[in-house]
Amino acid sequence: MPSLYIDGSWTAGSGGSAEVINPFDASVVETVDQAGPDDVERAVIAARTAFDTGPWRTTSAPERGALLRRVAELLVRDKEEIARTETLDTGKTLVESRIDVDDVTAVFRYYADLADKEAGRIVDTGQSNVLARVVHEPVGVCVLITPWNYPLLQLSWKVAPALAAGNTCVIKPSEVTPLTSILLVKLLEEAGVPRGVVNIVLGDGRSVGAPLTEHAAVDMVSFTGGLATGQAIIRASAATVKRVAVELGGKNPNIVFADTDLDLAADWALTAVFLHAGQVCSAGARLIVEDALHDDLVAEIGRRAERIRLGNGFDDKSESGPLVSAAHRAKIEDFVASAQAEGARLVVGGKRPDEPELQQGFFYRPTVFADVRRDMRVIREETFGPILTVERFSTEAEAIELGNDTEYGLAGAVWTADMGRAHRVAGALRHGTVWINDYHPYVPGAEWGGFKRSGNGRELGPTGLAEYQEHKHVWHNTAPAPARWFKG
Ligand code: TXE
Repeated sequence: MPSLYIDGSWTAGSGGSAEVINPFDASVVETVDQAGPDDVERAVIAARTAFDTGPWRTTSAPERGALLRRVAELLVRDKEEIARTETLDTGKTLVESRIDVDDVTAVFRYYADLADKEAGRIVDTGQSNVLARVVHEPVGVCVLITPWNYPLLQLSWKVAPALAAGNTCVIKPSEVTPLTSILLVKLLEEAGVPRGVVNIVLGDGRSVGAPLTEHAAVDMVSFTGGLATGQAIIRASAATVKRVAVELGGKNPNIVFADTDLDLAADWALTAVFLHAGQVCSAGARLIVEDALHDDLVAEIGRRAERIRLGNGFDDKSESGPLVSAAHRAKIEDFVASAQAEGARLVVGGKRPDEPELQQGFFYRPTVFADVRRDMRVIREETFGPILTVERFSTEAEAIELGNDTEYGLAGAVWTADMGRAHRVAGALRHGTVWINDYHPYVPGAEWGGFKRSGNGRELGPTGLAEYQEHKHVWHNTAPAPARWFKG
């Protein structure tokens, strides 16, 4: 079956084909079609036409919500197939993929419910003859560009609110992991999305992503991915002054005070960073530990990290899968080499696994560095892999200072039994999400996004819907009279 969906039809496109690789063993999962320049153009024009002349934008908000609810039902029906495809595509464990599909379903349900709850408001002008309303309208044609770590989840955070608000879209998934995005578009089609409202084009960033971000007929770009790509997209969109929403990763502090139970701290330090092999924008990659607990915690983490079972995502015994690609593993190896060259102490890992059955895939052992300095590259840059660095502090002020000493600002956590301190630190951290005595959880109703170079705008929550809306002021003078400003 052709892999591109443009103007209500599945089509092969003119850009040739590309292999989708299983990170577990480097085998070919599927060969998918690639978009050529003419396909990109057709997809944008289809979305433009559907927005300007189609029924979607004027479909009532409750009807749009009903369609999203149908998508949620279809996700429940196809959960297992979608989860298995996500594991083949990304290498993550099937347990994680199933959680992803549940989360995606919850996001569609959330925006289905919110679709008709955010219609706008009446403004009190102080003038009895004036009715002033602020109404919410869709932005227009939205380009949704997604990464490879949570392909389906990241897409749902964009496409569900975009559709709830009445926009049309062109989806450009990561070339590394396009399969579940194709499945989701099939479900949107089955749920009854009108022709041209949702389009998907496949291909790499240079030949397919960039032209979309430059196109004059596109009103908005929502992007999740790397910092350098986000900066390029912001530059590309400047010429046509598009709305741009970007989420660009993080370098997230996980701050542990010494009054935290050792077992709890070690358990969550590992979960914070090594989930999905560290390929998580909010991964707790910087563990920042109070002096009195530091040495014991480093020893305990090293002991436990050594025992993390890597393997096939379809094997129940696997606790973590591989990295997404050979190129990404090479990047991680480069980070490890630079940390060692700069004098960090390798506690554990720092190598590929020895098991013969893992040699074909892109595996890398969970790695922990202690005795790091904050000017090291491994501390400053997002590694996006299974690398944990451990820093130490002696005062609350120092913990906050370290936690904020990054150009990113996506997420962080604080662990302590002292609730006053927990909330002081949470208040002082310049990050978009702060967990207290927890790590990773999110809900569709709470906003997600970055301070500083982690991005702008917010996904999820009511703000995640507002991102895809124009707020228009309609002023109605019910008793007009001449102004007589000019005496004429
Ligand atoms: O991402 P890219 P890459 C970080 C992480 C990772 C680094 C690079 O640190 O190591 O980024 O990963 C599309 N115009 N994150 O290179 O390139 C591309 O095709 C338009 C953090 O894989 O940012 C894909 O669909 N689009 C992160 C998407 O951008 C372009 C998740 C993301 O790819 C484009 C992933 C261009 N010029 C990586 N160039 C997070 N925030 O969670 C590429 N793309």
